[in-house]
Amino acid sequence: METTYIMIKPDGVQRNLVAPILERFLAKGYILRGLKFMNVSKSLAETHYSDLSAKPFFGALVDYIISGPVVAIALEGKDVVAQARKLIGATNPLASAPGTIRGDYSIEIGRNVIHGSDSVENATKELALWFSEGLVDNNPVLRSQIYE
Ligand code: RTP
Repeated sequence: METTYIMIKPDGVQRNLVAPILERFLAKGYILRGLKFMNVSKSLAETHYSDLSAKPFFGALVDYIISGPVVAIALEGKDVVAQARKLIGATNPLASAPGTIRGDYSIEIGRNVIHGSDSVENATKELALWFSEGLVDNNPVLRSQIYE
């Protein structure tokens, strides 16, 4: 079983998309292991996106992520890292398919409402960064209705 890091970015929060976005992941069957509504410090945003620090849009990206509160989410499930990326859709909303979160809820790459870890290795790093206090045990009986 894997766990991934999902973040509803400030635009998603301000546009009241927290509930519809969460609904998609939870209705699919992924299990909540962490959920926090929080402001993001500049240093946390810079660390999270450190791989992109040389990109020309890095400053604007950090300003965007710290522009308002985010919802930090840890989700557990079979193959959840790759599957969540599919549900989220392509980075640029102009390329993301209808039916995906970005395809349905956003227009511009610089306001693409949500983040999802792009590999199991990065998910582990991001979960340690955003949920340094650890994840919550969550073992609902209903799991037997999700997996065979
Ligand atoms: P994320 O990390 O947010 O889930 O996005 P991603 O893996 O799909 O895409 P990545 O290439 O890692 O880019 C991270 C975020 O940077 C912003 N971005 N802006 N202006 C631009 O050309 C540009 N390119 C990327 C987006 O917010 C993207 O999600």
